[in-house]
Amino acid sequence: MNKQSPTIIGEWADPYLLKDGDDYYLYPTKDSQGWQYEKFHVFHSKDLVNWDGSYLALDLNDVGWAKTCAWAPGVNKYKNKYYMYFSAEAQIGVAVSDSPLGPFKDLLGKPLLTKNEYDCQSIDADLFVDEDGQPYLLWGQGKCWIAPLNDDMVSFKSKPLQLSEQLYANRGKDSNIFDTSVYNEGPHMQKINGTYLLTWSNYDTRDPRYQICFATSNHIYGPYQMPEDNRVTQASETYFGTGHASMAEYQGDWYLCYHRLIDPATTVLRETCISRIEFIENKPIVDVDRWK
Ligand code: FUB
Repeated sequence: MNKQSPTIIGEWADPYLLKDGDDYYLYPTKDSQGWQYEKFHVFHSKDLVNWDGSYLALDLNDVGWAKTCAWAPGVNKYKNKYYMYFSAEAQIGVAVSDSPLGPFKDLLGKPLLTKNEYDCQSIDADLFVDEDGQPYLLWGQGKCWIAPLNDDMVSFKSKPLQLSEQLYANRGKDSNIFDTSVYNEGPHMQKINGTYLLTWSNYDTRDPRYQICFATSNHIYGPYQMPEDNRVTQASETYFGTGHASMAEYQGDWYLCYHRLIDPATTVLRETCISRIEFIENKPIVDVDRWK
């Protein structure tokens, strides 16, 4: 078997993969014991294999309202600027840059989403820009929220809608082993061939069973459908705790960028990988042992 090495060397988690023209940018969390780290970094690649960086994207020392727990950024391009929605001390902020490599600058001087606002942990932001140009913010641990953003990128056009409620409601009554494939954290939205594909992670990131699940819809607000087995990744004999993913297209194929536990027997630290997504009967499936 073709065991795969991590995509970038070191302890990096929550990878957010952005395709911008022919270039790819990777925005991870720098993993550390206790997750107390204060900077966001970015890597760059042309082929998803060879990466340069890391480059400093944002330093919480330049942000007035949080000093630590720099987690899980979500970055996308909107009207020729790059917006980073980042978690810091369990609140979500917005930073902007003219370049995907940064430096990003805090836009609001305060969090966009405060601690436990909307009855969930305010972490794990995802910025999705639809084909019609409308940007949406998704976020949350414990609950998944979505809201359309105004042009200023720091206010909502309408009230946030809770997507995770639908995901729970849609579980079949007879679900058994996959009951736990409902939402925990790390939402990510893509539109592929006209279908909205929502992915997230279940369990806890320190749990070797942590894995990526999916649901699809013809409308951004749902209803979202999922098959009985809606796992995109699952632990292999070698790799565990594969979660917190994002996706990008490369040469006609889609790739999933996610983290895995380095060694669940000894540590909860994580490393970043990329694997090709196979669409089997419209289900996105990833073999975590392989890159292609
Ligand atoms: O890296 C810190 C947290 O762990 C993230 O915000 C969660 O998604 C989980 O991966």
